[in-house]
Amino acid sequence: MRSKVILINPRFTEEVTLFNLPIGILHLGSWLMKNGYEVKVIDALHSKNQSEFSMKLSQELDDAICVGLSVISTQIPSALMITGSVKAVNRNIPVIWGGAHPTLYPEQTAASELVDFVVAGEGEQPLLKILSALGSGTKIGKIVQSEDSIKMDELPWISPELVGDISPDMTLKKITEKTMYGFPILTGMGCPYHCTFCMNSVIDQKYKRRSATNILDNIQALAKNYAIERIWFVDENFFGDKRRAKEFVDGTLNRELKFKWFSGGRTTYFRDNYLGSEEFLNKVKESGCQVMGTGAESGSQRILDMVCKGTKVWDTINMAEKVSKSGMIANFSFMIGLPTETKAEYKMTLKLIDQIVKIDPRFYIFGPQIYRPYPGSVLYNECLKYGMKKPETLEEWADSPYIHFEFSKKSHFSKELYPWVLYDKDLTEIVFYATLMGKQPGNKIVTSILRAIGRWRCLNFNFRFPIEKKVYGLIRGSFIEILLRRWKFV
Ligand code: B12
Ligand code: SF4
Repeated sequence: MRSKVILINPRFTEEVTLFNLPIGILHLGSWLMKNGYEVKVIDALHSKNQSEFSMKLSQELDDAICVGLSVISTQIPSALMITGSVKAVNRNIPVIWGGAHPTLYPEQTAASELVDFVVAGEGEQPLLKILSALGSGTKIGKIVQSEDSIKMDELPWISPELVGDISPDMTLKKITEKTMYGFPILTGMGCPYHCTFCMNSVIDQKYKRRSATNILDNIQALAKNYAIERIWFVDENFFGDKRRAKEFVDGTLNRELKFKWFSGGRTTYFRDNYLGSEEFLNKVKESGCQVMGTGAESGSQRILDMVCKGTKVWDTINMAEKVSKSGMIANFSFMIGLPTETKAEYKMTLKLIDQIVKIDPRFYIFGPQIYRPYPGSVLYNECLKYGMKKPETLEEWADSPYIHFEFSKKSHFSKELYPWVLYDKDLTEIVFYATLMGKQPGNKIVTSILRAIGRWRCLNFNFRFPIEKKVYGLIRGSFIEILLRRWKFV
């Protein structure tokens, strides 16, 4: 009999109405299956309530050899609760934590008595190492650091069988239709750039990617066997390899593959020698690309230079113009509240957002999110100088305001928590109203009113009496919100 591993995606702090698939554990699960293990994936986000989740878990626990949890910081409260429940049923069953939070804080995570193993970085090889140690009874350290990065073409694609586990009453096609951007496909990890705020440069993630042929073969199979028509390239920098991008686009056209796709890349790629070439961009569109996302980060050139982004403010405007002309949609994400950032620089970002949506009102704006420093980065050390104090244990993280959305019912922002922020007045309000300036999915009348309000407030830098934000906070995660925001890009 094959040994069974349970992989779990915990809940997020705020109820989310976005329908998504737990990409990390679906990849790991597919990898374990390839290596001869039986895998059960349980997504707490896809369970109707706590009791349904607990039932699923207890049904599977009996014959499992271990339980793995994928944890980003906002999932810590739920991850702790799940780990506690597993241990309450069988205190001898090993629990492994992996994902972004344990990767950023391996020692702190390992200090918890509830957690038996911590995987830092890519999980494939470390997980096999742990499973083999469990099988043979060999002792290994509590923290297992990823060392050998496996070539992407050698990794299996997400197994449709595992996706079926998540929502057994839906076909893969139906699940994909419900997702925000389409069926998730990871064609690469990391990125060749080193922006100092980004997790990739903090953990020194090696840039690796699948070949165009490998990607096209998978899409062809998904289309043929499961009628998948929308694909979301999860990569942080899908266009990072120019040659591969060209091979992929040509391959899609030559094979006459018909699917819509969503992806992202840097604003500098829209200069004339790459995506900025009208001929190539039209080809990209012809191959099915509908949405291009990017991290524009700031309207201040000084801030872009400070975080080593390697882009110009002009690149953002150029990208907006080029994408608009091509007829595709773009989304731009921003950051705010970085060390040394001034009120005048906030205004530059808000002005840039206004310029973007004037170029094309169909464009989406994400954030600006408040900057959150990751340990080990240059900016993190800068924040420490201002007196930043980070939670010291998993329990402290679970209680900490850092893990909450900027838009949640209660404002979690305070000068004490973000001592490096120079201009802290109205910060969460700025974040809220700036997002409203872009296109919002959902009811057209409601969103256009909110948009006009957002624009007026941001351009006048007037965030007094933020009634709209308060109301939004109250309905967030509710049924009304689901009705108002049917999240789908295209
Ligand atoms: C795609 C993505 C999303 C997607 C989908 C996430 C999903 N459902 O899986 C969406 C857009 C929904 C999203 C949302 C958010 N995200 Co996000 N997201 C990403 C992104 C770009 C890629 C993640 C990914 O799928 N990678 C591919 C898979 C294969 O990698 P992986 O998950 O890391 O898994 C590998 C290892 O970590 C490890 N591993 C993972 N789990 C486990 C479990 C075990 C047991 C083991 C052994 C190993 C292991 O093995 C895996 C394979 O090698 C990352 C950036 C990054 N560099 O990771 C951010 C990232 C994970 N997101 C982040 C954040 C903050 C968020 C949001 C909170 C943002 C926000 N404020 O709204 C939300 C929260 C989610 C929500 N409430 O809906 C942060 C997390 C930081 C942190 N401190 O934890 C990251 C790192 C981005 C960043 N640089 O800040 N996100
Ligand atoms: S270009 Fe994007 S993914 Fe690459 S290091 Fe910078 S922020 Fe991170």
